[in-house]
Amino acid sequence: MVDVAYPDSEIGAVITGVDVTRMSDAEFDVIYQTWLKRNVICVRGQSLELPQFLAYSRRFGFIHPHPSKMTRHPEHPEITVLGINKFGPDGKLDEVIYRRGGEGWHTDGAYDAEPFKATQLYALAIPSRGGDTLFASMYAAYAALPERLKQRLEGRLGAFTYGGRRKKTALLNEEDRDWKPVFHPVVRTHSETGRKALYFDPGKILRIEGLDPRESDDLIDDLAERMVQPGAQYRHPWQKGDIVIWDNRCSYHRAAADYPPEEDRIHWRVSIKETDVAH
Ligand SMILES: O=C(O)CCC(=O)C(=O)O
Ligand SMILES: [Fe+2]
Repeated sequence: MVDVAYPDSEIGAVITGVDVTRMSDAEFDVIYQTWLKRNVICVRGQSLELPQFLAYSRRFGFIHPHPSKMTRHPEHPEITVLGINKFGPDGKLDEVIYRRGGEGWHTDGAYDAEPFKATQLYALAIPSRGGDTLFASMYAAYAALPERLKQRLEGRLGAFTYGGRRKKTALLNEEDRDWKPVFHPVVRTHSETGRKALYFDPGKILRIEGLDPRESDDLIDDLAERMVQPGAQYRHPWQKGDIVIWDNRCSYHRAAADYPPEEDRIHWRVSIKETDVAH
């Protein structure tokens, strides 16, 4: 029987008592509805082969290979492997690999015309301490905006690229570093729940359309301070065998990036979209 435990927060849930390789549609429905309601969920205690992880991930949508080709699984490009090749030939820690996702609060895939619906990670190896992933609700960020700011943002578009204003593209091959901006409403309505969210990513946004550059930068700084709200956060302490999926339409996340670098922290990762768009 699917068992759901809720942390003391608006978001997050930990699910046990299910084997994702052999569950019924009714059990999957509990998982999916819990996910929609809670923005991020963990399904604990799974023992998966790679094709099983892919098959389970496809129940949520269409898997889309990540633009970082150098971190794709060599035989399965739709899988990204996090935390491998952490040390260079000189034995030095590669900070870009180690700190991946740890630079700040963000949402995945805002650089695409159709941003990622979800990101799903499966934990293969977990360090003895540290290495949590932190989440925060975009719904709560929107709800907490002062009324004047809600009005100022209504109908406004943000321009986004992979590396944003700082052009952070170290995980991409040379030939993949040129990005054309795409545009998303900063107040974005979730396609399934119908709820309004503050759709924002300080590391990927270039500007807010229709404002002068100074005004746009100031507003971006202001919004960056409003992403995380008390009571609407979840911090996930990983166990081996955890599958965690977050909804990029209504949550921000960041990696704590604080574990002993000499220890392994390895995940399979997929990006999931709502439609089967070309890539
Ligand atoms: O490794 C993590 O905890 C999360 C990394 C991240 O931001 C991502 O996979 O999108
Ligand atoms: Fe991320």
